[in-house]
Amino acid sequence: MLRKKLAVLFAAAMVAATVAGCGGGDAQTAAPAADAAPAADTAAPAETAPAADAAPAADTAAPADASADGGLISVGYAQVGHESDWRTANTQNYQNTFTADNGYELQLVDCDNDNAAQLEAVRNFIGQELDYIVIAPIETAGWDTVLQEAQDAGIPVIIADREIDADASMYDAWVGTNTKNEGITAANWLAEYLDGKEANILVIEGTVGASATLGRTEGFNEVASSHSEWKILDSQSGDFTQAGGQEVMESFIKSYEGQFNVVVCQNDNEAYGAMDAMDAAGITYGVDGDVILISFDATHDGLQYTLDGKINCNVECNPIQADVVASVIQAMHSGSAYEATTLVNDEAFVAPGITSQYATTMTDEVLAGRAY
Ligand code: GYE
Repeated sequence: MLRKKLAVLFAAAMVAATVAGCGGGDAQTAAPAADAAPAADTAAPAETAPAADAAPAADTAAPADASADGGLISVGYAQVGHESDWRTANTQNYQNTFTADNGYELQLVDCDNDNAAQLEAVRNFIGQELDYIVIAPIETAGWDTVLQEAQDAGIPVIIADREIDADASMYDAWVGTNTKNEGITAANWLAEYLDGKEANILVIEGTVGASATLGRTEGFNEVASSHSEWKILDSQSGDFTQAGGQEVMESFIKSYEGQFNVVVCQNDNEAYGAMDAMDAAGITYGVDGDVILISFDATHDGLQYTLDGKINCNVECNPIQADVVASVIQAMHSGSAYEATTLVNDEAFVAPGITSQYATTMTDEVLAGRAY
């Protein structure tokens, strides 16, 4: 709480300075640390990720001891929802990391994929004057007003998992994965696997307006556009859910039966739904089937299907991000430099019998190492 009190005092001083006509720049603006270079072992940040070139946040330059007054650091996490196994793993990861034993009091709100509920959750965190706010944004758009409110209240905001449209000066740090790269990897693998053969592709996209959807679509399409032998027959949202994946696949089968040989599902749960729909229609898929099945996330069950040869290629998206977010918060809390942008690394996996320069061939050992 000491840090918060100082922040409020500092903000009051800035208002006084402004009223007195002394200027003083925008020291109240919580911005990424100047010397916080992006993680060295990661790929180029996605386009909308914040840059690491701004000044240190005024309200995070506080005394070092996180629990100097014996209190816990309060953190609000506005979570997307519970739409997928990836999301469940991400939620558990936060719950296991931001514990009282580790010095935190976590308020996690499941926003059930509802933008209005997510904005309300963030406003509620601001109203409670929590120490830090973490947002996994459902959509990229619509964040400016509430981020301004958080800044005005002097509460640092970390955007996690997905990206937003807002200027990087509107929040303090970003932690997540490069979903455009994931789309590129999937398409590069497909090109390698097909080796010049025709592809008639159906895409089951994720949630409309989510950066994970936009990134995977953009990356895949970028590579697809250089393959004149590929045709994307259709692309519809399955909302990152199993039910959504099944529903979209059922309607695709009605419209395109016999015309497609590739199905791209933008997460594992959609792939499970698509498999159910193809099973019901007697359509075979995977390494021994008629349809090449590509998925994203590489959760435990998704990798089991990959090991079984039902999913040909599964591009990883790592949901274990809470430890990185916690270390950013610790650095902010002690007034140290912190990473303004941290990319969590991903790889890709292919079914046994496939070798690829873009992906690791699945084995029992790889699956055994996948806890979520
Ligand atoms: O791929 C999907 C989840 O934002 C990267 O959201 C995340 C995506 C993930 O629902 O399964």
